[in-house]
Amino acid sequence: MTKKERILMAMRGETPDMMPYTPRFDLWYNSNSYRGTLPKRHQGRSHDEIARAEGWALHKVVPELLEVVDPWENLTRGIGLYSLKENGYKINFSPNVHMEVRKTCQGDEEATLVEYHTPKGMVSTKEVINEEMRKAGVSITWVQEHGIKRPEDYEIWAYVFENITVTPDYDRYQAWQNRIGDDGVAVMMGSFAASPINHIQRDFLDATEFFFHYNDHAKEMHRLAEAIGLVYEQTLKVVGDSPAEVVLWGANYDDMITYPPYFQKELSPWIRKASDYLAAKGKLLICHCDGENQGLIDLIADSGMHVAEAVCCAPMTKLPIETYHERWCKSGKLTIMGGLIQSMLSPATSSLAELNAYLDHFFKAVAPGNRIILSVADTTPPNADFDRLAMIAERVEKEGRLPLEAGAFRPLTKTELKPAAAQQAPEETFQTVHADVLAGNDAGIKVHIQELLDQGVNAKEILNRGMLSAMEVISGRFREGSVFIPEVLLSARAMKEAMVLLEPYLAQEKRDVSGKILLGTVRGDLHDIGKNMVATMLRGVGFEVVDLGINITAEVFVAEVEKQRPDILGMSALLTTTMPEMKKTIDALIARGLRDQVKVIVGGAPLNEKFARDIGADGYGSDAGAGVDLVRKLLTMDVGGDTLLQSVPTKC
Ligand code: B1M
Repeated sequence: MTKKERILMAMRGETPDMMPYTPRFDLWYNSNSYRGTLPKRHQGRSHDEIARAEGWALHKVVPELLEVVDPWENLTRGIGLYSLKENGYKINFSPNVHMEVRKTCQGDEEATLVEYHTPKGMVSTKEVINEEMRKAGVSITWVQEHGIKRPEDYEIWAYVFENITVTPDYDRYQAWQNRIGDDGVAVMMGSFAASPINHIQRDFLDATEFFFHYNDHAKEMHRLAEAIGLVYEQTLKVVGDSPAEVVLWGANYDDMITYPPYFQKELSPWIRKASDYLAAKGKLLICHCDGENQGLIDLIADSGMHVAEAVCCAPMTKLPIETYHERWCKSGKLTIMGGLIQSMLSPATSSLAELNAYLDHFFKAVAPGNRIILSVADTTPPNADFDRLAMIAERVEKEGRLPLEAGAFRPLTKTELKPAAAQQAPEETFQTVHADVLAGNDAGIKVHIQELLDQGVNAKEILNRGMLSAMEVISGRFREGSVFIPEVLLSARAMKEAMVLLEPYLAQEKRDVSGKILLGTVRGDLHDIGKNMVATMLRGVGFEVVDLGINITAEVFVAEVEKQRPDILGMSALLTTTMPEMKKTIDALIARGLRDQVKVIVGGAPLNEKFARDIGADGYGSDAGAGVDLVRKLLTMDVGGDTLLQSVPTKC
């Protein structure tokens, strides 16, 4: 049986002879070949040559964006449209849409500004990439200026999309499919987004702004979604008629950013539509499900997708592999590709013994082993011990014959639910503003606050008993999972609007909590959704926030601390490989003699309290609400880091 046949059988829910093993290591390869640090035996080899030399199946699910031959081809990346060998289709713009491109270089940063001139007006995007990002193996440029800057832009983009035609481009795809041959499945790229609204979310707006627009400009957004839908319909038809066996349709779902009710309303219908259409054409639909899936597990099972790829399980995320296996594979609903979490591949994050224990558990938990394709979720990190991939291959060879024997495995410890934050019942006077914050009513709150101020109610009381108490309720609900990110952001925005009115009164009364917070995502890390949420919530409760952005070096953090003199420096990191940057920054603060002048807090999904304590931070925030609590506590209490680290709730 060839590697390709094995993978396809597992994807279809049939039982191949062996569990397929398709380690994804593009990030590791890109980074190590760029830095000249490939292992000796693989020097001079391409990514695929290495996989073949090791005897592994090729992982060909997510497009290889670094392998784009002509960089001018993907100028439309800023609006989520690609021209890749994986596509099998071409995007053709109307002659009425004239594109103007400017490429600039500043230091080691290359920027591409693309303007789209249309009869309805001009819209633009700007993307960047720099040396640090290349060293980290990053394969996708960073969109610095999104396509939608004002509500009027929706109509212009709708014109652009309404006039796009999608035509087949099978030759280039087929040449790639032939190169892969029997060593893997050449997954055709349908779309990175699952649906038109998800497309707008991913590509047209910053993540936080998206939620505001989704609430405030629903009509305009749905107008653009309709136009994007026309492109999706055409794409589906072209990929449906293509020579591909499997099509990628959607990526990066996460129960915070594509939270359950939103997933159900905006993503599921399109996944269902695409999977039904493709199934009728004898094809399978695969989604890149690398996020936190706890809240989405059943929605994904029932969405119609056939394969969930890059499935990242506990201990890196909340759900253990046995839960995935039970709900997705045993129920016959879909196949898992993934399961091998990347934290098990680096000596920095786990020992060999831990990796072996993880695999012992894995093989037992997924027995009898059909509907499982063992693969790295999401990809092998640059600092991985490459030999571990080979060691896993040996274990699959020895133990991966199907059906696997189910042992009496010990399920991983269940995560414990955290109690909700205590609700503080507001007095009647504050009911209106309290309700406004809860509902995110940014217009109403100003009227109600003015009424209270006119009645002579004390501004600090309004803030504390009306507004902050409501924010606390929202934070508690967010933690327990009964409200989602948009509600939190809308409440934070209502707080911010209200603060404008309260600020002059609070200044007279000399507020006891105020402060300046400097925030940034560390060097090599582009994830900013969580950091932006923290910034929005801090601003919402009245703190001054200076957001330095993403990819911030220790030197820049230190220089900005020196210049801006913040009370607190907050750093965010989402990659295990970029977490050490936090310690570097703290060490640099010490070296510069600034450490005792600023408190340092850290946050981001892979962090925990212990890590924060070990690097010498003053606190760790498990989510945006905890981040705000932490800042408040640090500014009002004179406590040591340890005490504080224990007092702030942690992620489950
Ligand atoms: Co990436 N990514 N990603 N990604 N991505 C993760 C983080 C990953 C866990 C996916 C996986 O493997 N399953 C994995 C990291 C593994 C690891 O090292 N631990 C990963 C990877 C590998 C990558 C790339 C390397 C992929 C590639 O190129 N092959 C690449 C890296 C680029 C780079 O940074 N150099 C990459 C790229 C991307 C996208 C661009 C596609 C996109 C980012 C878009 C953006 O940020 N603008 C993306 C996304 C969306 C994710 C997932 C799916 C979701 C992250 C997110 O936004 N969550 C993520 C999966 C996951 O986390 N399980 C994943 C929602 C957000 C609200 O939560 O950021 O945790 P979070 O923030 C929370 C708290 O942590 C806390 O409050 C927030 C709100 O509650 N918090 C703080 C955060 N910062 C804080 C600071 C504080 C206090 C609290 O005080 C200062």
